[in-house]
Parts: sequence; structure tokens; C-alpha cells
Amino acid sequence: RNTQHQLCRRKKLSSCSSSELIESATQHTGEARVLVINTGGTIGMTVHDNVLAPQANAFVKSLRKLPILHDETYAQQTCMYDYYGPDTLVLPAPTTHHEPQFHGMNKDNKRIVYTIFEYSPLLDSSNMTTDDWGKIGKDIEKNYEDYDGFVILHGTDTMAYTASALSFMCEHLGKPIVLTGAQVPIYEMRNDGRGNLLGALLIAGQYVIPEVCLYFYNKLYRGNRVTKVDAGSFNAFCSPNLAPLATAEVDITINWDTVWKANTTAKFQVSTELNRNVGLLRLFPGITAATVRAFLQPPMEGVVLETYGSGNAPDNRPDLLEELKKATDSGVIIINCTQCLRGSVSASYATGKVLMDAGLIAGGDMTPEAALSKLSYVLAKKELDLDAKKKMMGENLRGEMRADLAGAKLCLSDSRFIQVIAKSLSISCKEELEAIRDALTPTLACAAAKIGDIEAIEALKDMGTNLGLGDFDGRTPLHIAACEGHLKVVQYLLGHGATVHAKDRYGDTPLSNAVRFRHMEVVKLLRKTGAHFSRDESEEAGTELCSMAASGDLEGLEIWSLAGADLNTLGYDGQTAIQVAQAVGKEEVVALLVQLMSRKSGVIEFT
Ligand code: ASN
Repeated sequence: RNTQHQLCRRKKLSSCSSSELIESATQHTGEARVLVINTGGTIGMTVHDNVLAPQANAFVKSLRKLPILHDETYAQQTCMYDYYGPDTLVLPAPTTHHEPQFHGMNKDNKRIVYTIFEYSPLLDSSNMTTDDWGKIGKDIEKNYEDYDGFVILHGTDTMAYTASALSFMCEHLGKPIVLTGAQVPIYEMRNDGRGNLLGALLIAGQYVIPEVCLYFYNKLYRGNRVTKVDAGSFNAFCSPNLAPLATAEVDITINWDTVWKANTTAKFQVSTELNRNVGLLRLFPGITAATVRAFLQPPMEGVVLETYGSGNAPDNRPDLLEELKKATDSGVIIINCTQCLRGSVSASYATGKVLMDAGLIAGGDMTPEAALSKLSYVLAKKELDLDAKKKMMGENLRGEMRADLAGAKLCLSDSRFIQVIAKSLSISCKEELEAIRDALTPTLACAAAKIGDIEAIEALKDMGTNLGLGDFDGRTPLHIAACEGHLKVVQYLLGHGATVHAKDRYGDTPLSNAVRFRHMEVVKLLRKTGAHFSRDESEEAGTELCSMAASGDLEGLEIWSLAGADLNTLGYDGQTAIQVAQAVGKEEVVALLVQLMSRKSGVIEFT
């Protein structure tokens, strides 16, 4: 139905023949949309004067000629360029024999339509600055509701810094942002760019992974956990302290247990305020106190000190320790991170304790890239005092450091329920136990959501259930609770891993479910959390509003308006709801619509 609608809509703008439209309507089952922001990097470079440099205005043209990255026939049949613009491409139809595991958060068999937005100038990532991070963040924010996911093309040299910075800047993120690039340009015969771009698009378009990620050489990593480790290999990145979020081998396998769980009822926003007075200082044997003093001079406000091993520094160098202490006393925040690629800062040595005494904050297992960009983000928070900033630096904000495991939760093997089932099926190995858990618990959580049983949902969560996953139809507990109008359950789920962007196999979101069953309070809460109609739904709203106006359905109009429908959207015959209401003489509808519109143009709608 959606597809036909989409095609009809496109037809208005195009000259496609109706037989072409009908043919393609029977073929495809919806589209996912991805915005690709091309900032530069090797992936789109060509050789000039014997060196590689970014090549402007060439990327889209080249991709259009690559069948693995663009299906021109589909584009023509669906009049895609008329609707989405000339810089839009579409991936070929997915093959079905290697389908990813269907877990509600992903949509298989969707066409991925992607629009490329090229920056000018394109940059080698060595030239990137904090201003560029801000620009990327703002562009994502501006386009957030129009796309299912985002891919950022970026040079590899400073990609780990940008990924880390974006992870902090993007507050209450609900959709995937995937950075990728290449070691060899896509224009060359042997290159890694095409595979990296393809993998990033598939992940950004198909899975609701609410994280800033980095995709490279068949692996998806959490963006603030990576570091570039190889200048000459396709396998350029490593996430030393966290296993990949996904691997793209024969199947794309998402490690949902590791994926960050949304835990907020606040709307997505990008904070572009960053403090530039931060720096990285690497200890080395014999470093002088003068070097340290010079480095810590004002206007320096935050420093990542890269120390030895598990966070150690000489304890026989009072001159050095005194410089550090003086700086922390005067309000400089210094984070202790290890120079080792893997492992964490701990207080197990006397040589580590001296740094704590000097006022340093333990950086746990954060990478220096993550620690630096976190400092930049936290220090810019004007509303916080120094102590609050220090506290925030030691907390896990976006999965950048291992959480404190004190009071560890029940795990799979503790779950009596799963144990009993496993026993009756004579199963004991971990993988099979996990498979049972993954098959059963989303359905159980949906059943609990249906009857509004928060305690049962909590118990399921404690046994390791990911409350964001869906059942066989991709319906998540949040969909069910939204249908039933269980406000408290909706609230609980939003705080424990559910995403407002989950779509079931029919493309419905919890918001469209709540609207349909007219649960006003649930709609309000979902909207506050950033739920929004899809582009298709917004356009279809016109006809729906007109028919509600004609039948005098005041409650319906109010709830659609609350859900974000634009009351001026035209119905299928080009009339607005208010015109329809006037035509059929429904005064009370006209009055309500006027009131709703003035409320919308007023100040804040939902607080
Ligand atoms: N110098 C390049 C960059 O970071 C390296 C790359 O992308 N492979 O832009």
C-alpha cells in the first residue's frame, strides 16, 4: 500500500508511464532512507601531481556507474530522481538467501535509497577541526526526521576523533550514524571503499542501532571505542576494549547484547558547544617538569595524560607530581588514560596512586580519542560547576568506558525460567541457551506489555532481555504498550532500551499505533521522546485529516495534531482539512482546527 502510494506521489512529479509504475509497485516492499554526508577522505580521492587529494563533484557520478551501489533501472521505474533529487542513489534489491537474523529492530528486503550530500571543500581528515564536527552534527540534526540512518564518509586519519566527538555531541540519539571511509579510493581497481560504503549503508538503513558507529573492513564498532592502528592495511581500525557491535561476514550479525540501549524520554539534539582548550600529553621516561608546566599553562582547561600500563607514573618525581597537582588545584581537569592499546586504568600500583593524589581522574578503559573529545564536550557545559564536570568525566555517558559492574545483574544462566526450558529440551551450551532466550523473551515481553505488567517486564530485563527487540512481526513491547495505552509501561520501556523508531513489518511505529488507538498521553510521551511520523505518513496525513474533518471527528484531529501532523497538509484532492470542514459546514471542526493551529504556532507544545 505504501509503495503504491509512494509511486502515485512520484507520478505527480514525473512522466513515468503507469505500466512502469505498476510493474515496480508489485516488486518492492518499501524503502529505507539514508543520508550520506561526504566530508572527504581517501575514499573519494584521486591523484594530482603524484599525491592523493579529494576530488570534488565526482563521487555521485562514479557510484551511479557501479551496479553494486546503484540500481538505475529501479531509479527510472520509480521516478526516483524526481522525488528525491539528482544526488540520490539506490542499492540493488537484497538477495534473500543470506538474510540477517530478523529481530524486529531490522528490516530486511528493503531498498536502501541514499542521498549524498557533499561538503565543499572536501577534506583530508588531517585538516578536520572541531568546527567540522559541529557542522556534521548540525546537518544530522537538521535532517534527522527525514532519514532512517546516516553515513558519514570521512578520512581514516582522524575518524576515531570525529566518531568519538559525535558520540558525545549527539544527545539522546535514536538512529544509527555510521562513519566509514577507505584506505584506497573507490576509483581504483582494488579498493576497500566500495565494500565499506555498502556495509555502512546496509547497517544504517536496516538496523535501529542508536549509536555513533564506525564501519570498516566488515566490522561495525562503537565509534568512541576505536583507534586507527594501521596505516597500510584495509583492517585499519581496532576497538581494543569492546567487541564489535556487528560483523558482516556471510550474514550480518548484530551483537544486540552490546549495542547501546536507548534509556531516555528526551528528544534527540546535537550539542555543538565544544571547549577547545584541551590537550593530550604522553608521559615518557625523563619528561621534564618544565615541559609539563608549559603544557598545563592557561588557557588549558582539560588534559588527557597518557600514562604507563594500568595508569602509572613515576612516584619518585615530586617535581612532576607537583606540576600536576598545581594544575588540578587551579581547576584543570586531568584524565588518566593508559598508553597501552588494551586494558584499563586501575589503582593497583603505588605509581598509579600518586596520580590520584595529584587530583587526576581515572579514565578507565577509554581511548585517548574518546577521553579528549569527552573533555571538550563536558567542559563546554556552562550549566555545570567544576565538580559536576569532574563527576561526569568519570561516568559512562555513551558506552565509551566500561560501566561499573558493582551489583551485577542476573545473567542468562541465573534465569530459572530459561533453565527449565533448556533442561526440558536437553540444552546446556551457551549458544543454544542464548538462542532460546532471544526467541522467547521478546514475545514474553510483548505479552507482559499487553497486560501492562511492569514487574514481569522488569524480571525479563533482569534476565538479560533486550527490551528493544521485537517478535516475529517486528512488533516490540513498545508497540504493544502504545496500542494498549499503558502509559507507565511505555515510560518504563523508553527508559530501558526501547526505541521510538522501531518499525514493525508493516512499517508502523509505536507512535502510529498510539495515534490509531487514540491514546493521547502515550502520544505526548512518545513525541517528547522524539517520535515522529515518517515522510510517507506525514503526506498521507492530509487525506486522513480531511476525512476526520468531514465526519466531525474532533478527538481524531486533536490526536493527529498532537502526533505532529501538519494540519495544512493537502488531502488527495488538494483540499486542507479546514476547507473540507467549511465546505460541509462543520463549525466546531473549523474552530478546533483554528485553535490547534494557533497552539502549534505558539510557544512550546509539549513540556
Ligand atoms: N589521509 C587520509 C584521510 O584521513 C587517509 C584515509 O582516508 N585513508 O583523509
